[in-house]
Amino acid sequence: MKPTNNSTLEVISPKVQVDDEFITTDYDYQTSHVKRTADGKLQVHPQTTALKIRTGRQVPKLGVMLVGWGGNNGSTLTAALEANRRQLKWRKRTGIQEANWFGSITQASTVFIGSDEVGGDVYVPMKELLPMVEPDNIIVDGWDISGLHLGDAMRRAEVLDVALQDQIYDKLAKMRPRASIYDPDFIAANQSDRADNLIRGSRLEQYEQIRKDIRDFRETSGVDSVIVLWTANTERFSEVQAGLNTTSQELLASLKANHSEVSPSTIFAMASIAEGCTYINGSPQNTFVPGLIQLAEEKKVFIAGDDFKSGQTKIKSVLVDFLVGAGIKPVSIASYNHLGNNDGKNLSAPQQFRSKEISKSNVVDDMVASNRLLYGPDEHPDHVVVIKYVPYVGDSKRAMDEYTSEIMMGGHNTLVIHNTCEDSLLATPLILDLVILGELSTRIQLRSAENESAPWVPFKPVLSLLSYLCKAPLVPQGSQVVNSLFRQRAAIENILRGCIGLPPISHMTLEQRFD
Ligand code: NAI
Ligand code: DG6
Repeated sequence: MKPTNNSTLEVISPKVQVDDEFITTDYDYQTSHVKRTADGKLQVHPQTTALKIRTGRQVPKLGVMLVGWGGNNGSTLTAALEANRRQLKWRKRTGIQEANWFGSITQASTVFIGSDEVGGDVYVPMKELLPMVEPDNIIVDGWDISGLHLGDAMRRAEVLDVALQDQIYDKLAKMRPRASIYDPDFIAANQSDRADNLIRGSRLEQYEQIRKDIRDFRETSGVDSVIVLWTANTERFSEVQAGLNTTSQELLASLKANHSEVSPSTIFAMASIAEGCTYINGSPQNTFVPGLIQLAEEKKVFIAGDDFKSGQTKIKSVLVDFLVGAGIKPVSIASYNHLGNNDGKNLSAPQQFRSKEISKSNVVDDMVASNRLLYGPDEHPDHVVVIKYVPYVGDSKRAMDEYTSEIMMGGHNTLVIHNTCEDSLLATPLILDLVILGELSTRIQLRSAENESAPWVPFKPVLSLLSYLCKAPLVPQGSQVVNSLFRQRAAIENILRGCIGLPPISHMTLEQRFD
């Protein structure tokens, strides 16, 4: 079985069947169930469940609607799609640069497949594991409170080399964001000067307009499937209150009553769910109030978020994992960063900064909780997050982190990291991965292999598989939040491998360690 038409990979296994519609595998899913006994012991019960996993082979024509299309991330994604589609090259001081998707796990990373006859590691591109949407075929649309067309939005962002901008300006100049919902109570007051492209009316009327926009895009572009992704300004948190938004009914009633605590992002998410479109939140605010989550569950539509995990936090979720896993005890983490783009400007307001601070602060909890030899039950490292707006540095964000850890015999180990990079060039490939993996997730289902009449079930509506790409992963109720980047990536790799009948990567390599 070749998972994709252009894949170099062929899986030879009686447990994998392929027809026009599906790749179906018989899969032995192995877990360990732990019971705590009354005398404080842990009883571990290894379990094997016989499953069937199937993946739809027909890749839809995907449309992506960005909220905040004219921002740095939105315009950079649009430009990168165009540049890669046309395989553009441009001259830099250092030579010729070609368009690429560096930073995207689906497009630029590989997955370990197995060992060859001489024990060598063999890898294939992640995108060859299963049929996935090709970036070249994605059609973008979206909304922005700023009416600038995408050519000028790209120039305003000051992210891409001018020699590249000049090649795509005319094409992008034909794209104009749809009018959007502006509520100055939710984003910083310093954003008001760009708010010139607005949907007027009550919240219910705004919601209806967004639904109409999604339908219009679907019809006029001919896409089969639409994903809506928020890459607009960070909003303040909205209040969560009984009677307001703790159930789907309350939230719908609050929308109809034009309640001031129903945020623009929650209206977008409600409209998206009503249109059956996956909704992804790339910013930290609590768009997904309890009533919204219930709405997604009732309508069986995917939601995922929150907040792209692009740089400083990604390193944190690797470094703390390494330290705690090595038996070293991080005791203080001071994360400082400054940037000068519009995101930084918006985050210079206290309430919007607070949203980001919350999302950047809880990212080591699971790793700390994993090692009770190092930490007491309520013990955590000191963790401080600072963000400052320095207009001159533009999109070039500078992040400085100091990690102090206790080592043996009361010694200390201090690590200092200084990271400088264009923020939007780290975030944009994540948007691509979020929509590609989000779409793929709609085509994966499983059922018991022991009961032929058992129904096929999809992922739960809260799509935690995308946690790798999110700073504050939203997970289904009762599920564990995983921040460790290694664990998040392993989940993606092993689920994709499972879909084509390959076992999880164990790295045991017994064949190489025993005669
Ligand atoms: P940006 O400020 O350049 O773009 C945001 C865009 O959203 C602006 O064009 C603005 O006019 C528009 N906007 C604001 N409210 C809107 C609304 N209600 N409807 C439609 N459009 C609206 O910001 P950037 O750098 O593109 O970042 C976008 C979001 O992604 C921010 O919330 C940021 O915190 C988040 N983020 C960015 C990361 C990065 O590395 N660039 C990483 C993690 C999260
Ligand atoms: C400053 O922290 C601005 C933010 O929007 C970040 O650039 C963004 O959230 C990325 O954060 P991180 O921690 O993943 O680099």
